[in-house]
Formats: sequence, C-alpha cells, structure tokens
Amino acid sequence: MVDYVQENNIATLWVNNPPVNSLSSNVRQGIYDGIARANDDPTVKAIVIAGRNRTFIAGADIKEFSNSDGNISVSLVEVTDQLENSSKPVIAAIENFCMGGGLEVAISCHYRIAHHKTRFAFPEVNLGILPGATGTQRFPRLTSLRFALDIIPSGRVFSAEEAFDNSAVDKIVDDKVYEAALNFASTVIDKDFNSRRTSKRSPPDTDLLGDLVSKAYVTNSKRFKELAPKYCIKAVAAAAKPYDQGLLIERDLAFQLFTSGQANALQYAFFAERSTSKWELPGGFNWKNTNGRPINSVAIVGSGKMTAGIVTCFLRAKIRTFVFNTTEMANRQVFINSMNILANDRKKRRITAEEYYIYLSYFTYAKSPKIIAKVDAVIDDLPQDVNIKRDIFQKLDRICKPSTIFCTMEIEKIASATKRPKMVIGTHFFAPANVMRLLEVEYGPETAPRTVAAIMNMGKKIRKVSVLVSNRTGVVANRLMGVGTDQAVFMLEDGINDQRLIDNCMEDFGMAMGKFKTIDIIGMDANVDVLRKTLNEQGYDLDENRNMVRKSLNNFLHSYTYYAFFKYGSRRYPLFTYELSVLGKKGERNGYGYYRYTTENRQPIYDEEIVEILKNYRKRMGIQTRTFTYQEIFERCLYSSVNEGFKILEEKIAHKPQDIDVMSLMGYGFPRQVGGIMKFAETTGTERIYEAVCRYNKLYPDQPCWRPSKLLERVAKENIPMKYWGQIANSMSKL
Ligand code: T1G
Repeated sequence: MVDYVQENNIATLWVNNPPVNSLSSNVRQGIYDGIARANDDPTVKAIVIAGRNRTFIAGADIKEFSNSDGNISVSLVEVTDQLENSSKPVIAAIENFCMGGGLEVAISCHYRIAHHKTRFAFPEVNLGILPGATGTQRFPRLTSLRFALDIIPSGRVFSAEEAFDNSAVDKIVDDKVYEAALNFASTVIDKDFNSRRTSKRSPPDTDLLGDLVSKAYVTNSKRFKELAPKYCIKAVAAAAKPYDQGLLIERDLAFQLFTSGQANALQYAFFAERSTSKWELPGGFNWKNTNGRPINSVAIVGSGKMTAGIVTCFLRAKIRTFVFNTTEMANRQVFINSMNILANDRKKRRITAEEYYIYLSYFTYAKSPKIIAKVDAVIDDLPQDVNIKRDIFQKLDRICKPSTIFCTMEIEKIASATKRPKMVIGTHFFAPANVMRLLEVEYGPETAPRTVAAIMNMGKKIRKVSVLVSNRTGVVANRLMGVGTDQAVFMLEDGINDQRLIDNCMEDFGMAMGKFKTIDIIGMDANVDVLRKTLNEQGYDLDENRNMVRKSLNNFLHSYTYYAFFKYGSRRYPLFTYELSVLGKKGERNGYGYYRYTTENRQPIYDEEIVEILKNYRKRMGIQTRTFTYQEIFERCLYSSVNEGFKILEEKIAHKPQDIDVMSLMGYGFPRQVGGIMKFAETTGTERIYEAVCRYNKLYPDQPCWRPSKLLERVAKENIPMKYWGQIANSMSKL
C-alpha cells in the first residue's frame, strides 16, 4: 500500500492504492511508519511523498466510514502531525487528484510541487462532513482565510495555477512531477525549514475575519438545508484562534457532522451515483461481460426545446455531432442556441476560449439524410407523432450503416418500423440537458446487450449519470415522482387554497423545488402530455373528448359531463392542471402557470387568480372542500413516490434501489442529504410507510398509486434491510 524506496539520501513513500490512492487504514499506517523510518535513518536527508497510478491521493477511503474492516491503525490526524513534525523535510509530489485527506496530507508536508493539470479540492462538504484531519486549521494558515472560506464550504475544484497563486503549492511543473520533487528535495537538504511547518503559522488576513465569514454565509446560503456548509464556515473561522483551540473546534464540529444522518445519506448518494454504471440485464449480460462499439459520431434528428442542450453535451465530449432538420433555418437555430450555451460556459469560466472553438468545430449541419449515413448513433428529437417518427426512421434504416444505433423514446414502435430492432434503444435526457446530469437509458424487448453497453459507455463519455431501466410506459423518473405531483394537485382541488402551502412543505423537506413550481418549469403542456398518454392507455382520448364537448356545448369548461367522464371512471386524474392549460397557462414559459412570472424576474409570484379558478372548478366538480394537516401533505407527496419506487423495483423496471434514488436525486432535485427516495424509505421505516399507504388506499380507492406494492409489504412486514431489496424484487418473479 505504501512502498518505501531510498535513492541516495532521499527516501520516497509511494502511495499505491488503486484506483485513486484513497487513504485506507493500511495507507495511513504506511505513511506514518515510513516517516518514522526515514527520520530514524541517518542516511536519509529528505523525504518525498508521491502517488503511484499517476495520481496523488483523492482523500480518505469513504467505504471505511460505514464499513470498518476492524483494522485499527493510526488516524489521519496522527499522520498529518507526523508529517509536519518530521525532522527531515518532506516534499509532496502532486499530480492528477489531490483531494480531501490527500490535500490535508499535502499541506502538512513542508513543500509542494504540483503538475499543472492537478485537480485540488476539499470535497468533504459534499459528503456531509468537513476536512477534519486538521484541514480547516492548516489550509487557511498556508493560504488565507479568504481562500479557505471560498474552497472548503463550497467543495469546489481548483487548479494548480490557483493553488500556486494562493500559496498552496510552491512550484508547478508541466511534466515529470516526481523527478522535479526529487530535484527540489536535493536543494533543501540541510536547510532550516522550521518556518514551513504550517500549524505554526497564522492566517495572513485574520483582521478581515468578520467580513469574510459574512460573505461566506451569503455565498453558501442556498445549501444551508445541509449542515456541512455552515459547519465548514464555523471551523475555518476558528483558524483565527490559536492552533490548538481551533483544532478542538474542528474536532467537535467534525464529530457532530459525522454522526448526523445527513453524512450517512450523502455518502450513500456518492456510491449510489457510481453504482449506476454497473448495469445488469435479466439474461446475465452486464457491464463487465459486454462490450459495445464506441460512439464517436451522432446525429440529432429533429429539433425542439432541448436540442441545443443535448447537442452541447456531445460537443463538450468532442463527439462529431450532426444536426439534421429538413429546413436550414431549424439547423441554424440549433447552432445558434448551442453556441449561446457554450458562450455562457466560457463567460462563467467553465471552459476556456480555446475549448469554446474546439467544441464548436465538432458541430455539423446535415441538410440531407445521406450525410448522416455513417454516424454511430442517431438520436430522435422529432415531434411526438409516432407516424412521423416511424416514417423517418424507416428511411434512416435504409440509409444508415448497419451498426448505427437508433435512440428514441418510442422503442417498440421504431424497432418494428426498422430491420434493426436490436439496435434500437431509449435515451431520455432531462431539461436543460446541458445542465442535468441524469440520462435514463431504456432497453426494449429486442434491444441487444451490445447496444446497451455502447449507449451506457456513451453516457459516461458525455459525463452523464446513466441509469438503465427496462422500457414500459414513459419516463421512469417521471412516473416515480409524478404520483406525488398528482397528489399535490388533488389536495389543491380538494381544499387547499394556496399552492405555496404544498410547495413550502416540500421545500422545507429539502426538495430543490415545490411540486407546483416544478409543473411550471416543466411546462403545462408537458404535464398534460403525460395525462393524455395515460388516458390513451385507458382507452380515452383527451382531445377527442374535448372537441366533442366543445362542439356540443360550445364552452366545454362549463361541462359537468366532461369532468364527470373522468372523475367517475375507476380512476381520478389531475384535471386541474389540464384546466389551467386550456386557459392558456403554459407555466414559466409564458409567464402564467400555478404561479406568475415576469420577463425581468423568473421567480414565481403568488397568483390569486388560481383560487378563483379553483372555486369555479370545485363547483363544477361538486367537490366538498376540507382541511389538510401538514402531515397529510407530507405523506401524500412523498409516500406515494416511495410506493411507486417499490413497484418499479418489483416490476423489474429498475434493477436496484440505488438506481431509483439516483433518478430522484438527479432528475427531480430530491434532497441529497436524504440520500434519495428509497433511502428516505429506509430511514423513515418501511413499516410506517406501508401502514400509511394502506390507510390512503382505503381512503382514496380512485387513486391507484395507493395500491400497496407487494415488495413494500414484504419488506415492511419482515423488516428487511435495504441492501436486500433488489434481490428480493428479483426473486419475487418466481413466486
Ligand atoms: N474512497 C473510496 N473509493 C473512492 C474514493 C474514495 N475517496 N474516491 C473514488 N473512489 C472510487 C469510486 O467509488 C470508483 O469506484 C472509483 O474510485 C473511481 O471513481 C479526513 C474524511 C477522485 C474526482 O470526496 O470525487 O478525505 O465505482 O468513478 O470520475 O478530511 O472519485 O470504480 O468501484 O468517481 O475519475 C474526500 C471522492 C474523502 C473524493 C475521481 N475525497 N472521489 O473521479 O472516477 S473524505 C473525496 C471523487 C476525507 C478527510 C475526509 C472522484 C474523483 P468504482 P470515479 P472519476
């Protein structure tokens, strides 16, 4: 784990713990023992600490937090003290990742040489903790309180150049960092380096503490539903005190965070996100045993609201991207929109000017389908008309090379229109596609495992978190969270007069956005499309019915029959959203939805008109209003989604609870500090949720989302831990 190598009078400690050299117990012990050995050896004059696997150290081993192997070794605090107290100078040779505990190790050394491409960060805040191995105390002493208050509470990655500018590293090299560190070591041998012991310094800007702390509170306030950002600020501020006092405060705060449920949930989310790439198909094919052809070129066919966002994902990954529309104007518009997205990235310094031009050079217009004949994948962005889609894909099937994969949301309908059903797969991007990291990949009954492998790899290349699901009806993430949204609409219809009440309840829980704000952002039309599709599956045609009623009664909004048709069927539908859409409210897009929006300010404004519309609606529907408790709002919005999550598992649409959690976190702004909708179920207790689901099922028989999932029932009754839920779901098919 740590190799000790001596060359002339310099000892090197090589950290070797692939893939990212995390500081597991053996590594900590290895560094500690290595420093002791070098200090005891009179022939050693200087020590270099470096990482094998072309990386320095990416931090503590997160797996050990919840799963100690019982191997008692030294703590990271003892390691960092041992480094700083070394009687011989220690030089860190830093490259690739220098993060968390790795950065704490580096700043405890006496000198730091870094490769210019090194990525530095204190990402602890994203795991619900703080740099608790002296990082909050040493880092501001080495750099400044200003820089530490920027870096530690945000967890943002910073470059070697920024590190150098803020005195966090002493030298940057373009190549051969280890050799540079060895050379540097030979220049400091036998020189006094006492002033290089970080803990003995003071931050250079303690006089500015008050202002800096206030600024940090303002900058990070959006994340204050999580404890860690606030605690990080408090801990860094303590660096203005004498080192020993500051350290005690760091330890106390670190302990409080470590034992909070949030840290556990955030660490769970870290691994859940990474577990989605380990996909499996029912026939035993999986990410390990199946190869897919690399996707080096794509064609986006059609254009809509999301096209430019999708296009920029491919451009940023340097994948040749053809945009195919029948009119030149549509193609040009996609180019302009993509250019604007990249220009904004450049303005915000997410990309350099050079990258901006390189990325744009991967964009190509395709005026004729022949130009896209050789692409590796075609992505469907055509209008939602299945006949148009089938027609175009039939033509593409004749033109494209046999290995071209077709990505569409209408897998079965497109597969049957082509001679390549094995090459047809679903890809669902979430809006805005250039920002949202979730990609839902859906396989159909005929999709080949190699097609799945190719598209899952493509997802990784375009930096998406791809979740593989089996194709049923519509987008799985929408189904999961949509049931809770329907509940919100029903409660509004049934007596809540203020949409903010429900939205506040969800936002207090930590959701990025309340239910009605989400409807407005997604757009009324998109919400009504889901309703239209659901009704179609039940054999109803929403628009046909609307036209019929319009013809016969002139103003269908006043038709009791119209609503009664749906209401007194076997199932209740969230028709109030439909009513608003018919009244011309399109959501945030046109400034009118459940809230109002102005062109200057896209923040939702409470709209009293909704209450008036509601009153009329209730009258027509014959709804007797009633009051709701906060608990009922909370339970109906969230427990309905939990029950749906269990159904998605039991129907084998998703493979494991982690996949469902990632969909809720990355597609719907579920609070990361709760871990995801399934993790929330585990923390709340499945028994409690099952009891509530059964209760609502009795109360609302016209809402099928309350039929209890069989898997939830079993898990609740037998008190089965989450790690077995996926296995149990799989075994249930055999029952
Ligand atoms: N511990 C354990 N496993 C880790 C790990 C870690 N710190 N970092 C990565 N992995 C695994 C990951 O699960 C995956 O495994 C593989 O490595 C590649 O990761 C006291 C307590 C370094 C930027 O938070 O941000 O130090 O899925 O797919 O995209 O203050 O990993 O292949 O089996 O993400 O190239 C602070 C977390 C810890 C860094 C690389 N450190 N890691 O990204 O690869 S807390 C972190 C990352 C701490 C001290 C405290 C990223 C990365 P598998 P990957 P990548």
